[in-house]
Amino acid sequence: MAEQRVRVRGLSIYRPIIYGNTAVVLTPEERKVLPTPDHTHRWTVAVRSAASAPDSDIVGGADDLSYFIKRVTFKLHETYPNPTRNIEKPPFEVSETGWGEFEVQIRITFVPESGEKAITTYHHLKLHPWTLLTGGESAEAPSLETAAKLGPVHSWQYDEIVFNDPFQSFLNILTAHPPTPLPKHKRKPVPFHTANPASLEASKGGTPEFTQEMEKEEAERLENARKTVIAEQDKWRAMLIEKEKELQQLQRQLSDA
Ligand code: SLL
Repeated sequence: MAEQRVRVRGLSIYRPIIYGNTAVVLTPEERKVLPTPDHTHRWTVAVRSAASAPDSDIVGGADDLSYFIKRVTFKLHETYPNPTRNIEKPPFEVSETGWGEFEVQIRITFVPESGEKAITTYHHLKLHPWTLLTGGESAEAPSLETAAKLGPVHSWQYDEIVFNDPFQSFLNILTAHPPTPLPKHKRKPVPFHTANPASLEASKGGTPEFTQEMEKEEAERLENARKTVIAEQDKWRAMLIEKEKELQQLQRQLSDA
């Protein structure tokens, strides 16, 4: 129906997602049966709902996102056969083995009803556990044996896909699929995505998950960054006004001379 293509102006609606990867060290036995003996890790890169299913050992993924995501394209390193992997149905993920870290391009295409353009983001595929940072210097990555003992490496980024002025029909689809709320407080390790000593603990303690606390912290970080930008803008604007005054004065002096 034509009115379904009407945009709901002034309305924003978002869906929380995570993207990132999990990696484990292959056992010597596993490596023996691989056609590629130089591969050291098995990894999965994925786009998932932010909330984790209860008692699941999967990071995120409580909700099936295919009501608004049509396809996720993962562009792997060119050393992989057919590096462009189109995933047309959930789970939106790619599992592979390999030996090296690289940047994965992730392109999310929305369902046609959305009328939204695809979005692209990047994830640094992480295979090696974070190492403790001492005095600004980073230590060597631990050996494969140590890494195997530490357990799976998790590197996940929380994000919110915001739809502004959505089509009425798309809004109906979205509201019919409310996202599973994140747990209020920390029950499990946190899925650190930046170099942080605590993440060594995180990788030992089981499957991490995102919480509302982390969501709030992220919002606070964004808000602080926004304030810093505004303060900088104000500072430079004042500077500009000052310089323009100076310029005018000089020009006046010049024309008076
Ligand atoms: C590096 N810039 O040098 C990165 C490249 C490539 C990763 C990492 C396996 C592919 C294959 C694979 O792990 N590629 O089987 O050839 O660290």
